[in-house]
Amino acid sequence: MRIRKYRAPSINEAIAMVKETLGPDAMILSTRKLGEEGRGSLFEVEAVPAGDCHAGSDGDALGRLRSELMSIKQMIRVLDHSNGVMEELVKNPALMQLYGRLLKCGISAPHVRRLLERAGCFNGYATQSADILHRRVINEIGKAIRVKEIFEGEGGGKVIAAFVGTTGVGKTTTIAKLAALLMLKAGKRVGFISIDNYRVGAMDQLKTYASILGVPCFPAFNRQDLSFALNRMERAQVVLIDTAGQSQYDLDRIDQLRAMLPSGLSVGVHLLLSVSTTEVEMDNTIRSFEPLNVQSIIFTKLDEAQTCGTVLNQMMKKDLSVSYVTTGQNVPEDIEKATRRNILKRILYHR
Ligand SMILES: Nc1nc2c(ncn2[C@@H]2O[C@H](COP(=O)(O)OP(=O)(O)O)[C@@H](O)[C@H]2O)c(=O)[nH]1
Ligand SMILES: [Mg+2]
Repeated sequence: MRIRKYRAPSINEAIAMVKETLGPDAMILSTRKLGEEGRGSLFEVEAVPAGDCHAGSDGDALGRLRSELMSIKQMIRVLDHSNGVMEELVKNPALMQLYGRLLKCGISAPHVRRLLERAGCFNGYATQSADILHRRVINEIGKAIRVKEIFEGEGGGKVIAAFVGTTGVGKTTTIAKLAALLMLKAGKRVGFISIDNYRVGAMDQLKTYASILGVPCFPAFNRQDLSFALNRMERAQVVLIDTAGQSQYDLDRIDQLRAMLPSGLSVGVHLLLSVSTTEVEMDNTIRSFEPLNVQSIIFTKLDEAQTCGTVLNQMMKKDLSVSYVTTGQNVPEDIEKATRRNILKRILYHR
């Protein structure tokens, strides 16, 4: 393996030199600051031509080395998102690489930084090995993940759960998946209520699932209907309420929904967010649905997303817990109950 060294007054310039002479597929081996030289600072980047990284096996050492290499693309991503921490990152190639990997998972730069800070990577651990850094950061990610069990009624009482979110996010499908899970795995008696009364035929989809599963299903157009329906489903241990898909911008409708949900009865409200929407859209949706006193988040359409880092971003931004994630259109298979472990796996190793 031919290692080349490039020196320049900034990392960006040194990387540009690598790209220019070795091409865009070259791999970065290490970056470091050579201290202040003369008037300014000097950085050194070690790189290897792309072909050399795949050369015959030199045993474990090369294997390990190869796993520590960073592509130019990865490096440029780090450069673009490393305001203020580059000084720290250049002290340790393993830290630099970890930073790049976390960004690649879709975790936003401020959160990556916060995780590394919490894990002590910027103070005193600068020389730690990749293994130790990884372990410490994974531990911090684990701490940031909050999960919630939403069907354990207090004292085994009836659980009423309403599912809210924008149109098409997957509410009705998710309710069908949950009903099947609850019936088949937990042996619970389930009932459906639909307050999706804005669109003609909106209830048909829920009714179809209800008849397949053999569960009662009632529509509700106002609060009275809702209490009536709840009374008729006295025997149900879990009542799942489907709601009209609100636009996150239609605050009036969200308010109408809030007025309909009985305050006396304890109805748990769960907000669905599609992982394939932008972070800004998610922020807006969460803010709009806040008046409903949301108890948990269900992230949907993980199968459509390249990364799931946004799940962690949301949890680090807001005091939210995840109850379930959905991973496809198949009813009832494509749903997972959130555990710290599977959420962590989704965040770090989704693809
Ligand atoms: N790829 C994918 N599609 C999903 C998922 N959940 C729901 N969908 C699809 O999204 C569309 C809208 O779902 P629906 O339950 O009607 O959304 P609602 O308007 O919120 O009730 C349907 O085509 C579903 O099959 C998921 O986890 N992954
Ligand atoms: Mg629906």
